[in-house]
Amino acid sequence: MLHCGIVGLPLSGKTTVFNVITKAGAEVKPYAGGRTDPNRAVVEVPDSRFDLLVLAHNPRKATPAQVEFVDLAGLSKGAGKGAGLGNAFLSFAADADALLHVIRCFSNGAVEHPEGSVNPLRDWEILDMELIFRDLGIVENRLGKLSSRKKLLPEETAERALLERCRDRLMEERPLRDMELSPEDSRILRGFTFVTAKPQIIVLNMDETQTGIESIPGGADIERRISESGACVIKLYGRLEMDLMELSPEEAAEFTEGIPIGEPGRNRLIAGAYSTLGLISFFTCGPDEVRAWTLRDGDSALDAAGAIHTDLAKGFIRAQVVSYDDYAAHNNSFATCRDTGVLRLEGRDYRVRDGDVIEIRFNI
Ligand SMILES: Nc1nc2c(ncn2[C@@H]2O[C@H](COP(=O)(O)OP(=O)(O)OP(=O)(O)O)[C@@H](O)[C@H]2O)c(=O)[nH]1
Ligand SMILES: [Mg+2]
Repeated sequence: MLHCGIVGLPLSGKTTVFNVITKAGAEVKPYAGGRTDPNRAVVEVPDSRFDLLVLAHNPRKATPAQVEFVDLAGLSKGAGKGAGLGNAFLSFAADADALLHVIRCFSNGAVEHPEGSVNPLRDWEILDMELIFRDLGIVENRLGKLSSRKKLLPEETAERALLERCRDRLMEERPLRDMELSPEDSRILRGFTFVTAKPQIIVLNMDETQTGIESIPGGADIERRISESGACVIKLYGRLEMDLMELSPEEAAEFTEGIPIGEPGRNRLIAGAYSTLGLISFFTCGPDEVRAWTLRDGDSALDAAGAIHTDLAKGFIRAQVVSYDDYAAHNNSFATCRDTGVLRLEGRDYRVRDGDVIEIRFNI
């Protein structure tokens, strides 16, 4: 299963955000200093289409899409160069498919700030630099090894050229995330698990007095940085949302009057993580089970078959496909979809679209 690692400076609200996402409330203990095993939780991806399919089919079993979140300990300045427990935490981050970067915007006199003051833009840059240092260390280490060889194989020569490009980019303090790569380049880089190459979601963890980005310290600069970097940003009232989980809906409504809280942060975070990971869902529906399956955007009908079972991929004949909207508009029934001509027969190379309802025809 794909998983998202939660990173950020110490005391930025990572565990709070983790609790909001996983609805763990007070049960999950915050990280105690020195512990290196992170909290993990699997969460269901909220999807109203899935809920409606379950209502329509009333199956014996309903299995939504899932993503795992991992709460890592705070990354201190110097971690990228191996200071403190930095390396252990960075190796957890290196395992993740995407990073959720929590930035402290809230002011809270009772919670010290590792840098002495609330300055979200500075914190964003500190963490990014730690991640860049970590990747740079790995690149230089490998380049050092390659340059000590007398003779390089052709693929090692290609690797060296690519790593030199990576090094130049990292030296300019730019992440590897948006680097242009050929499929061959991507293949070479995969084994390095670079943390700056991972998709990243920025979580601005605000307090109730902050009604928008402009009301947090350095807000205008942050807005500029967001538009320059094209980052996916989610604003969240971490502690408020955590407190709300303990209240009834009526109490919660009273409590949040005047605060532009919108769609619950939990849903926005999970949905944001899902799309930042480049994931899409397709559905299978029947009386036994309605299920949402996860694919990467760009995957084919054959990948969809393989996600369900290897036998379905091996014996793949065709996929019967209907978009969710057509399916819902036609009585949630493949038979009706076939009769009205909205059902499509697709081959193995068909690119699955988010929300497709699929039935695989196979022969083994
Ligand atoms: N006022 C306010 N306090 C918050 C908010 N989010 C977190 N806090 C408080 O900040 C403190 C640290 O929060 P955590 O979620 O434990 O932070 P963390 O990043 O997990 O900390 P470490 O794991 O120790 O690095 C706690 O006392 C929280 O209650 C917020 O949005 N507003
Ligand atoms: Mg924590």
